[in-house]
Formats: sequence, C-alpha cells, structure tokens
Amino acid sequence: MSVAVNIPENMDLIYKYPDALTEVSTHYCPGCVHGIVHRMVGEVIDELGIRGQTIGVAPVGCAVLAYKYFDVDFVEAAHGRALAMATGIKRVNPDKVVFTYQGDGDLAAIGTAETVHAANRGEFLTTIFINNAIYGMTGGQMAPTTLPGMVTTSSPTGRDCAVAGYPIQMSEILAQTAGAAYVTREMALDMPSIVKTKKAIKRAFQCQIAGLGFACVEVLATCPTNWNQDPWASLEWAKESMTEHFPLGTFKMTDAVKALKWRD
Ligand SMILES: Cc1ncc(C[n+]2csc(CCOP(=O)(O)OP(=O)(O)O)c2C)c(N)n1
Ligand code: SF4
Repeated sequence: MSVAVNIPENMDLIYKYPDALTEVSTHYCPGCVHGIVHRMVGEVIDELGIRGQTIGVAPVGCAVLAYKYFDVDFVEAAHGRALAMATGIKRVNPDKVVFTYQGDGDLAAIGTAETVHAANRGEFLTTIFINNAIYGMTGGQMAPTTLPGMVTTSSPTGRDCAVAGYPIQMSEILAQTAGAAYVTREMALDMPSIVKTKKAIKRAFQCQIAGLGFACVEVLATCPTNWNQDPWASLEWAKESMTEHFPLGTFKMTDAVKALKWRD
C-alpha cells in the first residue's frame, strides 16, 4: 500500500514507505528489532520487484502477526513448522518466491528438525531468522540461544549450561548441510549493521530467485522488554554479549552464489 506524499515540484522523493508493507502500526515494543527487519524485507521485495510473486510464512512468536504487516501473500504456520509449510508451498509453486520469518524459539527449538532438513534438502527458500536469545512472546523464557548465565523467567538464577546446554549456533549448523547455499549471521543493532543486514537479506532472496539452494540470514536482535533493559542499553548489551557467543560472519556462500551479480 502506498502512502500519499505531496512532493514540491523542485524536490525528488528519495525515501518512502515500502509498498510491500501495509500502512498499519505494529504491536512491537519500543526498541524491538522485529519492525526494523520487517522494513528491510519490505524494501528488498520492492527493489527486486517481486511483490506479486512473494509468499511469506509467519511463525508463532512475537512476529506471529507478520501477515498483517506485509502487503504480500502470507500464511501462518504452527509453531516451528514454517519451513515445512514453506517447502510444500514452494514445491507446488516453484515460480513463487517463498520466505519464512522466524524467531529463535520457533526456528531453533521446536522447529530445529524442520530447519535442518529444509536446509539439507536444499529447498529453494529464504529464511529470515531473528535471534533475540529469548522467548519474547510468551514472557521471556529461556531459549536454546539464551546466553550462559543470562537471567530469564525460566532460569531465574541464570542459564546453567551444565544443565541446559549451550547457546545453539544455528548458522554454523546450517552451513554444514549440503543443500545450504548461503548462510550468514548479521546484526541489526546500529546503522552500519542495518545497512549490511539489508544487503544480506537481498542476497538471500536473489539466491532463491536464481535457484541456487537454501539461504538463511540470522539477525542478532534485542528484546528490551524481556531482557528488562531500556532500548538503548539493550542495543549495546547485544553488541557486546551476543556477538561473543554468536560471531558475525558468512558461514557458507557457494561458488554459484559468489558468482551472482549482486544488485545491491
Ligand atoms: C506447539 C507450541 N508450543 C509452544 C507454544 C508457545 N510459544 C508461543 S511463541 C513461543 C516462543 C517464541 O519465541 P521466539 O520464537 O524466540 O520468538 P520471539 O517471540 O522472541 O520473537 C512459544 C514457546 C506454541 N504456541 N505452540
Ligand atoms: S516482547 Fe521482545 S521480541 Fe516481542 S515485541 Fe517486545 S521487544 Fe520485541
């Protein structure tokens, strides 16, 4: 949906609301990164001119209402099943561009099997994986990605890795699968990283359009509400603490993906 803007004759419009997003306020908390990543995905869909052929799959988690925020066809998957549903959609509609948008509870806990096998099968799908190290929607319980010692509502004395295991590194795991073509971990915590993450998201969509295999962009994000931090503090904390356990970087980029001419 386009937002009407009156531009004076001597000026050009250089920045506008993405057509691929609906003109509604989101329910996300102040300082939440979900809205920023929605915007990036919307801009990428616009820039690639694929709005009419894109189908999104929403998770269960705080992004459960993603279908309301994107002006593209969308379906809602059961918790963790987004990549199973996306697989079916893409296989019967190979001409469509299908993406999933998932949190760490959805993708890396209940949906681990669906995620690993979709990557291993090399499904022609794009996954946007928001890692905020916690279950946001349900009140801040420990996720598989929760940092060692991190206090959550279900680990009130801090995550004890001897009992609860260690923060699971999904990008490193997915990069080991034969079917993955492009796997990268980025963050959306300041302007430079937001610009870089948008480029990665664009590559992940282009990877699918070129039929090169499974692509996943993990985005380190915040959950100020359940971290009990103000938005600014949460950005700094994420940059310092999350990157220690989740190093940024591209873990897999096949030669075919490298050879693509990126339209950044
Ligand atoms: C089968 C099933 N199990 C558990 C739940 C409860 N549940 C809803 S959202 C969620 C976790 C969400 O966390 P995450 O995926 O990290 O997303 P966030 O809210 O942090 O963006 C859980 C456990 C559910 N809805 N369905
Ligand atoms: S609970 Fe956390 S992840 Fe959910 S909208 Fe609020 S800040 Fe974002």
